[in-house]
Amino acid sequence: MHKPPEDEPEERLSVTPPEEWAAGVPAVAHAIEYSLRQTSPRRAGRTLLTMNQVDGVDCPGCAWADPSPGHRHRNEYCENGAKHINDEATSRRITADFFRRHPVSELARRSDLWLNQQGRLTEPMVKRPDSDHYEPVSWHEALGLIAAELTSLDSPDEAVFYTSGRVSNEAAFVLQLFARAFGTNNLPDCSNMCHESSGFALHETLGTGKGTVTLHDLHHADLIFLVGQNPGTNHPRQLSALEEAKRNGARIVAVNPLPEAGLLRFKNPQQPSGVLGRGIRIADRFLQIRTGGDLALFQGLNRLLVEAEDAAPGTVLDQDFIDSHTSGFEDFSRHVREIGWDDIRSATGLAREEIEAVRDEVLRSRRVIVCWAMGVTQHKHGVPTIREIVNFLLLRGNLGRAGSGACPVRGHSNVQGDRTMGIWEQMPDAFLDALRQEFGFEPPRAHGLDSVDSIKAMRDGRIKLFLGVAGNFVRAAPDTAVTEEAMRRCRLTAHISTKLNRSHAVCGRTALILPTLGRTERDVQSGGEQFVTVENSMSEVHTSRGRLRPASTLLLSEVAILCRLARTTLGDDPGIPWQQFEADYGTLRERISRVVPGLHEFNRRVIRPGGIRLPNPVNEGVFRTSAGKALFSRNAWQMPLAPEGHLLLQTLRSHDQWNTIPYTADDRYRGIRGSRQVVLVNPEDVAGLGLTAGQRVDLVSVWANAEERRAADFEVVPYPSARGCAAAYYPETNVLVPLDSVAEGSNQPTSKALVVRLEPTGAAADRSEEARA
Ligand SMILES: Nc1nc2c(c(=O)[nH]1)N[C@H]1C(S)=C(S)[C@@H](COP(=O)(O)OP(=O)(O)OC[C@H]3O[C@@H](n4cnc5c(=O)[nH]c(N)nc54)[C@H](O)[C@@H]3O)O[C@H]1N2
Ligand SMILES: Nc1nc2c(c(=O)[nH]1)N[C@H]1C(S)=C(S)[C@@H](COP(=O)(O)OP(=O)(O)OC[C@H]3O[C@@H](n4cnc5c(=O)[nH]c(N)nc54)[C@H](O)[C@@H]3O)O[C@H]1N2
Ligand code: SF4
Ligand SMILES: [Mo]
Repeated sequence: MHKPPEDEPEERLSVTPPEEWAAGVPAVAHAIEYSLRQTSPRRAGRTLLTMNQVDGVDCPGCAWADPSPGHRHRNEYCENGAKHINDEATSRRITADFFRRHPVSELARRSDLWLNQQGRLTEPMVKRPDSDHYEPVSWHEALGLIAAELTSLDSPDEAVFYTSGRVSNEAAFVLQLFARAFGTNNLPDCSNMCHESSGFALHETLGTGKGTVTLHDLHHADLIFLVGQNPGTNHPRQLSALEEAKRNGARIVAVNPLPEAGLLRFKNPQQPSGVLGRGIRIADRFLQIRTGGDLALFQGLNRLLVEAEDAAPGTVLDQDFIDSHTSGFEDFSRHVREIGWDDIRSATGLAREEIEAVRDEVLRSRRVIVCWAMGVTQHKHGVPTIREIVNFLLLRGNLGRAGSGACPVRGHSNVQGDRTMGIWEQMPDAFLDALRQEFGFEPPRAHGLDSVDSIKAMRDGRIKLFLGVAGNFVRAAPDTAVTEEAMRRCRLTAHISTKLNRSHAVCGRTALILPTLGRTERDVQSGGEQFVTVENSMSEVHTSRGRLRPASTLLLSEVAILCRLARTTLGDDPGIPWQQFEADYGTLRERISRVVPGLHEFNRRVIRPGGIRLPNPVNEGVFRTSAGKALFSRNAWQMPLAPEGHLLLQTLRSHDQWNTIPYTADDRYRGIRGSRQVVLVNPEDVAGLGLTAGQRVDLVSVWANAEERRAADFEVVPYPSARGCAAAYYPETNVLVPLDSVAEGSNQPTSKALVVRLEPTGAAADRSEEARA
């Protein structure tokens, strides 16, 4: 990106030692401070009081589950949830006048932070082909423009329909129904960049793409692994669940290249002792692993368990479970015995004794849960790593049993629900058959495009139209320069959004902004006031009802926009009553209940306190794999390698951002304030590379065929990361992620392992100057 215009404040970095604990009084104070900068105390208070309560609004933050209805606090949210919700409930507004003052070319030079801070979008806008300005447009004309473009395509497969996990089940279902009735499975979503590796590996080995645990399981586990996730920032109420587990005697092992505050200690702001006291220690053991070392770690652990069984037959492995519920054990155990300790050591950076100590923890524990997130999935070998975690759980029968299981911790509040509703470019035939049966059309069967393949298709001119529902595709996607160019090649791009972001500024020849109601707002349709539903990380489907007055009278709900667009494009269809769906979402849920297994009597059951828990077959001992059993797998040892003079760079979230949107330039727990243009490097690596603290460097990512990508002008911050492993913030560093660098199997971008070199800023220019001289 270019340098932002001058009226944006200059960044000035200040660094203090990282915090050793998460939450407590400062968390409460920060949440209130951010909320009051966005909106009035009354509006902020109204949203917070109903947040995550029965019949209230679901937090638009992460997908962490709520405690059962009788066990909720009056304030059942975290610091970050409060910030996310008030970022939406902000009193700031963007009107037509704003777009008169700011041409699109200027908006494209603005920072993500500035764009978001301008407030809520309030009326539909269009940028016409030869204009540099968005101008107001009626809903009728806006939807007509998209429909005309859609119907003029040579094939329905020349359009893509992107969604992010921020949308409701109802909107997600309508979107996929529209896309398929139109004739394409091109339904890329944020999950393609998030937990795709989890879904893929779990499907392969267990026959389900979802996690198997509930909050109750977590509360009653003996041993919990937190692998590649930063709960203090990204799933803060997970810390409350871990606190309860610890009170019940659980032990916790954290695996991370960074000593994250939330992994160390936690002060629960909802408990008096948490506000005042020293808090509770979360991790009993912290394994400071090298980036990308988790496959080798679990292989080492599995090898130790298999050998422990050899030494004391019949005492270590759950042979009954293995015999009756799994397949492939012999092959797996032969393979895992051959994994060498030197390889494990080089991949993990951990001493064998550290892994043996974890084995002993495992041997003392009857019930074990493994939680993981982006530190595991966003790797070339994300899929085999998760398969190896499954091997680990299978060995001692830790699947389908209370207090144990697999817990992929989901990101967006309804990302899991989107999948349940059919947002996937490769939905199985059973789902498509059900759609045909219910709506009387033949859905396309060929797999569609996911996020990475959509970018390639746009780049190559095979996609002409991009519709985004929530999200910020150009910032979320890898290889920023390529993605932006691809987006600009589209004939038409349109975004259904609550707030302004870069995807509105880096757009197609014709571009549309379709402003929508947020989850916090009242949604009144001709059939009366509506609620929507969402599914959390633990497969619980429940209602969400907004209470605030909408940001503008011109807003439409996501369901309304999509139903009108479908009708404008496809015409009236007796099989799909779009108008009725828009008027009364209950009629839509009625149809969903006949398409999606587990949601029978959707309308009646979802309004009960706590909602519906979708069954996970694994917990009934059913494995829908090819063999009808859980599959052990053999996974070749692998690790990402950085050549001499290079580092492995992970791209991650600060404490003060929601995905592509920074709220401020601060990252409080890591002690970084005032700037996000930083790279965190182990102090010995700083010295070893001949760099100094505070030095300005370009991050240069190196990739096959000597192609280089550059993110310019970052400050070096010595930070206690694992040796050889650096970290910098997403989305500023997405420019470094090669489009072709994806996880095997899941096609997910490898945002956690980029090979980079740090080059003093200006050095490249100096060199070419010299060459010219
Ligand atoms: N406040 C806030 N909350 C959020 C989000 C947000 O942006 N802001 N985003 C939401 C979304 S969509 C998602 S997907 C989740 C993401 O939740 P996380 O997965 O926690 O998010 P990241 O910041 O990407 O952090 C990844 C963590 O993995 C560690 N890590 C990196 N590489 C490795 C590795 O190779 N091995 C191991 N063991 N650890 C590694 C990093 O040090 C970091 O602690 O959060 C959700 N919640
Ligand atoms: N390098 C790197 N890249 C990554 C990641 C990483 O760790 N590193 N993480 C990946 C992950 S896990 C994810 S999930 C993606 C996130 O990718 P996205 O989900 O695409 O991005 P968000 O930043 O969540 O989208 C924010 C925008 O959503 C819109 N929005 C918010 N609420 C609503 C709503 O209620 N309705 C509608 N219609 N719009 C709304 C607003 O306009 C806002 O600007 O990024 C991925 N990209
Ligand atoms: S933990 Fe997640 S869902 Fe819960 S309040 Fe915080 S951000 Fe919202
Ligand atoms: Mo995510």
